[in-house]
Amino acid sequence: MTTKLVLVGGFLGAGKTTLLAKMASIMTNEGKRVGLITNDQASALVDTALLEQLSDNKESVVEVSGSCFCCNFPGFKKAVSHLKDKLAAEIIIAEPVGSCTDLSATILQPLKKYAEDTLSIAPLSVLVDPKRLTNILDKKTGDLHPSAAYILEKQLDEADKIVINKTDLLPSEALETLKNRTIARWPQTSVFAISAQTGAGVNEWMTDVLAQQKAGIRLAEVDYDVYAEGEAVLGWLNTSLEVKGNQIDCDALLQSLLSNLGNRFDEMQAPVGHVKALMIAKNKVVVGNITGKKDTLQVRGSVGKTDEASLTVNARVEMSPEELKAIVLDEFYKLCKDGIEVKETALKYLQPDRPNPTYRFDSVV
Ligand SMILES: Nc1nc2c(ncn2[C@@H]2O[C@H](COP(=O)(O)OP(=O)(O)OP(=O)(O)O)[C@@H](O)[C@H]2O)c(=O)[nH]1
Ligand SMILES: [Mg+2]
Repeated sequence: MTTKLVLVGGFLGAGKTTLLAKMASIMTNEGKRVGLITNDQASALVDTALLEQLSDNKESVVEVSGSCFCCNFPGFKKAVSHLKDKLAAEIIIAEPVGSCTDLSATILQPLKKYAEDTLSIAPLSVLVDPKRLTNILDKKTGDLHPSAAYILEKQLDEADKIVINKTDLLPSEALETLKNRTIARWPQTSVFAISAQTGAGVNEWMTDVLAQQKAGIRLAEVDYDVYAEGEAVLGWLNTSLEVKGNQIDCDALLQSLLSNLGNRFDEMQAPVGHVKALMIAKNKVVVGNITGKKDTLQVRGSVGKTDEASLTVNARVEMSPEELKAIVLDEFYKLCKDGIEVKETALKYLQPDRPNPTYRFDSVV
């Protein structure tokens, strides 16, 4: 059986996980077996926990952590094989790390060469936030470090499909202008406009990527020195904590934590790639994200009050990992003064290494 493999790339916070969840829900309702693959430089992932929580079957979510797909191609292949063998997945949707680019050369071409008999590879979709896309079109870096903005631009250069997300935040005229500017800048690439959150345009994009056979039709020219710098300027923190107490208001705790972190990063003028936090208790979930300045904070779901819960925080912010860890834990412990007992179950903070892909093809297969 050939399984359809759909890669959804795009910068940190563009909405990849939201789209994975939406697509999985649509396909599952149509009776399809869907597998999902998450990816990060370290374990304890908000994305994995969230997708597991939203899925009927936790086995349908596999995490490749410790390295990105491109630098651990065997790990990525293993995750794909696992979902094919154990779940008999008909469709696998995979989300690479948001600070990765050059996926056509390092993932798509090797897949086409080594796995074409067992996988039907869908075009590479690159999701993009409208504000960040506008900055690239205006030749501005916005709040990103120039080398991080370079990564975002390279993602768009190599895309088979550019997918403008979060269209619910744009008036229709502004969206039309943005779409036309995008088409003018990348005339060879098809451009979609969707809202992963409301579902608008998602079916149209999905029908297209599931029907098309041509994947990885171009390579971008990527300067690995700039790419490495763009990743290295971000501190990376993944932590999981268990909290115990008397009727802890988890929704308020998560909201205050993210709000205080947002204030702190804004005061320091520290650009946020993505800060996400998730609390789970009694099979309920509350999740919140900051994808830029504090005013991007969004919180969804609800856990309510409970005596025990788990909290996972993943933060990617422009500062040293040590400083990022100190700030996140400081803000968290400040909120836990009143009789909340805390146990750290995972804590990893790092500066991403220079990308060193398993394969890097210099021509299209
Ligand atoms: N308004 C709006 N918000 C969205 C949409 N899609 C995603 N978001 C929000 O954007 C934030 C980031 O979404 P994620 O799906 O976690 O982004 P991601 O690309 O997976 O981020 P990383 O895993 O860090 O690279 C969350 O607050 C989402 O709710 C959308 O269509 N509209
Ligand atoms: Mg994600």
